[in-house]
Amino acid sequence: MFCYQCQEASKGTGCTVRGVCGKTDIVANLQDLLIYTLKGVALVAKEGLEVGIKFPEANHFIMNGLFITITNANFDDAAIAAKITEGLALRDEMKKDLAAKGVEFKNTHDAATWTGNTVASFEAKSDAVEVGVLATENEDVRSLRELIIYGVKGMAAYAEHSFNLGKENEEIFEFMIKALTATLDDTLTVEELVALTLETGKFGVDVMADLDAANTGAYGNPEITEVNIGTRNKPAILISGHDLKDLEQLLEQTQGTGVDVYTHGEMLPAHYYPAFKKYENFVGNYGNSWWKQKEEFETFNGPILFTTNCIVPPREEHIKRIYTTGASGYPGCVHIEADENGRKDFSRIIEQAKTLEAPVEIENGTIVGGFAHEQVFALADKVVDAVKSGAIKKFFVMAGCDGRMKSREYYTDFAEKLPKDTVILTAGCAKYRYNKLDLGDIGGIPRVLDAGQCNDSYSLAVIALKLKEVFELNDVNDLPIAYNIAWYEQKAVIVLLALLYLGVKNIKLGPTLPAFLSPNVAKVLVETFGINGIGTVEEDLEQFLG
Ligand code: FSO
Ligand code: SF4
Repeated sequence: MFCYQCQEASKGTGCTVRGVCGKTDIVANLQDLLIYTLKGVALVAKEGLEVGIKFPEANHFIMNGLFITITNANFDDAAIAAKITEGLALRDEMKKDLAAKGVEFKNTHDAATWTGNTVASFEAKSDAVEVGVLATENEDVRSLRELIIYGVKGMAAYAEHSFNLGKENEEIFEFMIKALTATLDDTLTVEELVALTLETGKFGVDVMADLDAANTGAYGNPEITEVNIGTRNKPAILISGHDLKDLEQLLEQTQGTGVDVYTHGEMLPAHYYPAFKKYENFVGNYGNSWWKQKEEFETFNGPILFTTNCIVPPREEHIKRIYTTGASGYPGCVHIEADENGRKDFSRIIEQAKTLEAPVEIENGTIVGGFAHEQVFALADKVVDAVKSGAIKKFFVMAGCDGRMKSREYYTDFAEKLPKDTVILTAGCAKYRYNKLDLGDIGGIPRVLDAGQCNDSYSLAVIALKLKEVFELNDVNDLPIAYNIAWYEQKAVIVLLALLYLGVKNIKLGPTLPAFLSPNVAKVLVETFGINGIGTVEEDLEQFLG
């Protein structure tokens, strides 16, 4: 195996024996082979698009396959192997379809022609050099290809959440096909790959806008909300991940059962949506960000439903009360599939919850969030006045991810040491590093404004663009907004590429720069966009404020 797609890549270069995330070499290789299979499907789909033939099934397959390979989403080798089998069959069916329509598929790339039908044959194939990341010898080309692939993985995750809410965007699917096939094209120059990277960012903006429209269309605009972080004395289910449709179904099915529902990690922002407030059993948020789940699942007592990443390989005794759905999966955990109408039957989780103890309270009180674009626009006068009067000197966008590395204490420290006339704009699980600190408010505006999940970084961009308009500026970089972003996995990659596409410069990215950036590619990002790594809190504050 060789994997360097996330921030925790071993030794800052890549995992080669077993993932720091807990992924085995077999799962890592099968994930690479799944990506390779998707590239084969994309080659056929591209040929079809060139003559006006569309394959909606391929679009959905590619989207879901990419999502499955995101860090901490799916550790289930059997599920990944089944997906590869399905992909090969789909690819060959598509070829037949083209042939039946008089289109001869001539591409002889191995990704479009290889076959296999047993797990053993997949394991052998996945070990082959041509399949993995290291198949590309030139490290700059490899770096750009992988940057594009990781961006597209993040894009796929957001596209799937939209899709689950009945929204799909053909242009996004066509871009995924273009990007996947481009990574097999040896004729593309480094310059062309750089351009494709920026184009990935453009579609990143689009996919986040789509998801924003899907979420707010279905559940209303997030509004200022105090979320309970304590517990009450009833059996309960903990729901984690990012999929709001899954949450809605769980809430519907738990009505009148005596079973409560709590959110974990990235599901916290669900509380900000008006539509979920009507459920009396939607009690609050339990615990912190993803990497603390082992301890928190112990005291939660009830069953846990993962709708997406981030899964941490669980303790053996927790496996029987952990369920997965959508792109997520873990060997031994029950996976709940949707029926043809997208309905998921969560009754067995509810039945199990009834037999288990209520959660142990690990903290109490409330946290405040819900500052997505519409809520911030409603406060616009107040915010603009505070900036004009000097009460707010600067905003710090501290969106992104949390992770287990000790170096991430930087973000708590940074938040604590920020001057009192600054406001943090956050989204994603990065917030857990400072959302329970008592940082106060500025004239009633809290000093930490949480827009929502990582995809709601889109809201932060919309807010920035609105402020640019209000202050009549030509350049978004002239606003008193600084960017100190924490990344972990590939959704953060698409968020970053989206910000670059929107013209945001001088982003600080930490706690370490991606292992997949070769020195030359990193140089392009530094020189073109001013991207830089973090230093000490003191140095960075001086740089931002000095
Ligand atoms: Fe976090 Fe995990 Fe939302 Fe990621 S829970 S790290 S960027 O999956 O997706 O922010
Ligand atoms: Fe390593 Fe991250 Fe890849 Fe897991 S996802 S194997 S931790 S680089």
